[in-house]
Amino acid sequence: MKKITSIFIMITILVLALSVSANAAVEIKLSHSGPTPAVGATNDEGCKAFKKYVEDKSNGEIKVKIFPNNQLGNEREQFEGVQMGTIQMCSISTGTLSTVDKQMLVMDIPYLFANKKAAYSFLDGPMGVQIRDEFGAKTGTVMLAYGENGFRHFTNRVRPIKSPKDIAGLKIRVQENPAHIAMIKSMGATPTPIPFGELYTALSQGVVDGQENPVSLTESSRLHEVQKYLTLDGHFYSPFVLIVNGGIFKKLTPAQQQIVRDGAKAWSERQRVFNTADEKRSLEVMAKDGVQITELSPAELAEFQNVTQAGSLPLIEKEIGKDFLKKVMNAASEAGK
Ligand code: EAX
Repeated sequence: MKKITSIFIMITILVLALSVSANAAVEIKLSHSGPTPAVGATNDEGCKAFKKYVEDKSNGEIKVKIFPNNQLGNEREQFEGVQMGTIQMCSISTGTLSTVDKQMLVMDIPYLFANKKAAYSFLDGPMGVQIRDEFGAKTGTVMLAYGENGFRHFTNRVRPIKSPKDIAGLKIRVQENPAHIAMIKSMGATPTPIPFGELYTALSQGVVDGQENPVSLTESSRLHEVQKYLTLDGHFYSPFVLIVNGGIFKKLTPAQQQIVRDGAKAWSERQRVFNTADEKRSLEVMAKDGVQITELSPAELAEFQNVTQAGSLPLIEKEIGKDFLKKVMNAASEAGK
């Protein structure tokens, strides 16, 4: 009789322990690289949408704490933290990821997307899904979705830029990305990789003359305070990506995994809608603050496309292969139709 009682007690304890562990809150540290000004914080807006979605839908089983503004390191360090599991998730641009998976260089093909419709259709379509799934398999993470940093444009403090020739001789800050470096070099300028968190200081001290980023991020990071000229050349479309540690994701229940996946969709949608609206505001603020904004004619844009692709496609082709590059460019062109 005594034996039955002790077995019964052990089973009860085990069931209780399992039920407690299954319901124990999942604590997610979500790190991102964006600023948090009163207005214009695209990356943070997406992360707040993710937090709200998963905390509401999981009835508090999943708790998200956001660490903005590179608090947990630069983008590369944030990703490494997610790989190790010291950070559960990060929301960063793809710019530094080609050093861990060269296939991410797809995102650094100049003028790959004719417009946002093409970008969204490609990234959310079969090729975009394949690229992020293969990234996850290679790195032990899950790349859940593509959000929006936006089309990237050149700014500088020296002169108006109407042609790639005007960039020659300038020191241009770039992300730690071989294709960006090759592209800037091909225009006769000096590429200088600097983490985003150090960019404002580097520009204000004249360590570099210029940089390239989407207009919303340029304004919300106040970079235009130390840059006189902006050229709307849109040489890359830069997505943010939401990445979770693979082991942590696997430990979630199927229902929790679905909530996280759906939360990533909310993150993506919020960034795309917010950023598109914020671009208009950002341009107005920068113009009012004295930035000289140059819009390019179709012929001038065509020159930028020719020069930037000539400067970076050979390296990208060497890294991802001629056939895959061709497949990607054809799919991106189709996506824009
Ligand atoms: O958070 O480093 C950059 O220029 C990126 O646009 C930045 O990661 C955005």
